[in-house]
Amino acid sequence: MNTEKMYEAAKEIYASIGVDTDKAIENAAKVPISVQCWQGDDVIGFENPDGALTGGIQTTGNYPGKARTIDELKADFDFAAKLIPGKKKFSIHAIYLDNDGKKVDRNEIEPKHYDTWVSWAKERKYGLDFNPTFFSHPLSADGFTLSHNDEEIRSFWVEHGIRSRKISEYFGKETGETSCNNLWVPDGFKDTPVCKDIYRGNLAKSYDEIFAAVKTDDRYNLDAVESKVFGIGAESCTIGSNEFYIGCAMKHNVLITLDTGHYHPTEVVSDKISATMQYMKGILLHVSRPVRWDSDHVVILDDETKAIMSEIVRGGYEDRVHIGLDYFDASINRIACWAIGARNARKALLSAYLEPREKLRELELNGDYTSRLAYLEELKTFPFAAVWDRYCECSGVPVRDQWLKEVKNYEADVLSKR
Ligand code: RNT
Ligand code: ZN
Repeated sequence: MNTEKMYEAAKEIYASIGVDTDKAIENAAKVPISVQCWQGDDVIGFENPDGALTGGIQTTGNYPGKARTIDELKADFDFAAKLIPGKKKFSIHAIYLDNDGKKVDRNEIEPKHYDTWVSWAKERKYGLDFNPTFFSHPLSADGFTLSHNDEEIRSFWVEHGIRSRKISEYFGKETGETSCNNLWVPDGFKDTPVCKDIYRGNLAKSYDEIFAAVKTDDRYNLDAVESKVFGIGAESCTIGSNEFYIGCAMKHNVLITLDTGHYHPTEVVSDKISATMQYMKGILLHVSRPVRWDSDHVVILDDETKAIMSEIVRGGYEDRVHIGLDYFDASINRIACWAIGARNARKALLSAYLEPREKLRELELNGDYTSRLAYLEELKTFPFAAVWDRYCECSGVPVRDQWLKEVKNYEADVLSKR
C-alpha cells in the first residue's frame, strides 16, 4: 500500500503540536548508527578459524548459516544494510583482520591487515569503527590482560591497545569519517579478591602507556573506554568497573562507552547521558538488551531504547554521542538480528525527533508537569508508524514486514547452502 496518503495525514497531526515530520526524518536519517560486525559470526572472527569465544561473554544458539569468511560476512552485512534506513557505520573487532592465511598476532596488527574492509566500506559509504580484541587469546586465558601481573603479558596487551588506535585513525582518514576505537577488557575475578588495588593499578598504568604512546587526530579517531559490572567467570570483581573508567576517561580525555547491559539492573543508561556529558568529551553507546543480565539480546523498540535516543536529541548531543549497537544472538537468523536491532535503533531515533522538544521543555520549565505527562503519554499513540513507513519507502528500504521475506529468500538461496 502506498505510504504517502497515511504520511500526509500523520504530517498534519504532528504539525498540530508543532512538529515538522519532514525535518524529523531528515534529522533521524543523518545520525550514524554503528552496526557490530560480531553479530554476523557469533564473535569468532578470522584470526583463527578454530577460535573460541572467551572473556566472559557468550553467544547462545547455533542457528545455521553463519558467516565463515570475510567475504561471507561482507555479503551478509551488505544484504542487511539494504534493510536498514539511514547512515550506517560498521564496527570491526581486531580479530576480524584479513591476515591472508598468515599468523598475525595481536601485538603485530597494522592498518594493512584491515585494508580489504576499508576499500569495501569506502565503496559503500559505510563509516567504520574499531575495537581491539582483549579476549579469545592464549594470553587472556587466565582472565587478565591489561591488568595482568606478569609484565610481559601486560606489555603484550598494551602493544595491542596502541596498535588499535593507529588502525582506528587510519579508518577515519580513509573513510573521511571519525572512527571510534573502543577499549574493553574482560579482566576480573570469579571469586573474592584481596588485591584489587594491585590489579586496578596495573590497568591504570596500562592506559597511561596506551594513551601516551601515540597522539591521534580527533577528526579521525576517538578512543573510548568501556566498563562492566561482571562477566561469566568474573562474577565477583571486574577490574575495569564504572568508577575506574569514569576516572580513566576524564584523565585521558577520551570517550566513555556506556553499554546498556553493563550496569546494575535498576540503573539505566538513558539517565547517564546528560550526567556524563557535563564533564566528558563524549560518549560511545553500546545499545543492547540485557534480559535479566548482560545477555546481549537483539535491540527492540522498548522504553529504554527510546529514552536513550530522546535524551540525545533533547540535549542536542548528536555530535558528541556516538551510537553503536552491541548484541549477538546466535539462536535466530543473524541477518534478521542486524535488521531488527538496527531498524529499532533508528525507529527510536526518529521517534525522538518527533517529540515537540521545545514545547515539552517549556512546559517543564514553567512547572506545568501535568501537561508534560499528558503530552508524553498522548505522543505514544500519535501516528508514528505512518512517518516511519514513509521514511523507509523514501530511503528505498522495505516497508513494515516486507524485509522479512527478503531475509527468508536469502536464507534459502545463500545461508542454507553454507
Ligand atoms: C563485552 C563488551 C564488549 C563486547 C564487544 C564484542 O561485555 O560489551 O563491548 O561486547 O567488544
Ligand atoms: Zn559493549
